[in-house]
Amino acid sequence: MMKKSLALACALSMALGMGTVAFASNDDTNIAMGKTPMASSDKVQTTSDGTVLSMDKALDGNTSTRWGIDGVTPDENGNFTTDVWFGVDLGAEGTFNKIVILWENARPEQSAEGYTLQYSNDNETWTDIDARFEYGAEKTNDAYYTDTATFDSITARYVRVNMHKGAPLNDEFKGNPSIFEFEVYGTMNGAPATPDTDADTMIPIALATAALSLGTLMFTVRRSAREQ
Ligand SMILES: [Ca+2]
Repeated sequence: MMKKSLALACALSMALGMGTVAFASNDDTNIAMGKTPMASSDKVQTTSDGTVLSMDKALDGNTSTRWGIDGVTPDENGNFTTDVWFGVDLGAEGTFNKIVILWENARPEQSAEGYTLQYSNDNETWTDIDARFEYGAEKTNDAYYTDTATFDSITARYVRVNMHKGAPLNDEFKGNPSIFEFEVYGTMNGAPATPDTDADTMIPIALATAALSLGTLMFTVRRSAREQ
């Protein structure tokens, strides 16, 4: 009896082990999309056609919709006189190494003085990200600038862009920064990411293998029991 129980446990472990599903990691996933937006102020602009530039529109994956803060006033040198930041609560820790921001014309200066990227694990203490920037030129067809920042992998729940100085090229756009998309690229920790195509095909194969192993095991145990 003891011998049969031990054999069953071993075989079950083997069967379950073979049924483990492998999820591929994907660092090209925008883990900010659809997550909870955060900003220094919930005051937002409304365009002349009545469109409300709410915070969620910078995390909706749509490059035609945007967030636009209201009530931001730069001084004569373009420095913002109040805290101006936009960020995302990922809902859990993520590990990421790239941030892409699609700015509208109203944006901070594209420089270290213009804005800083930051992360936090408690939404209170923020740490600057030591990033390498590629500042994008204006896209004339839909008027956004794509800035790309890459850096060594960081694990955190909260990520934001802290803005200091308005656009220097045109005073008209110095105030009230606006973002089409705030993208954070990496993987979420603790929960499996959405399986890619290869993982989708692996699942039934792995489970079928496990089922076959379990079937063989049951047959062996029953036969063994009858023979004793
Ligand atoms: Ca958008």
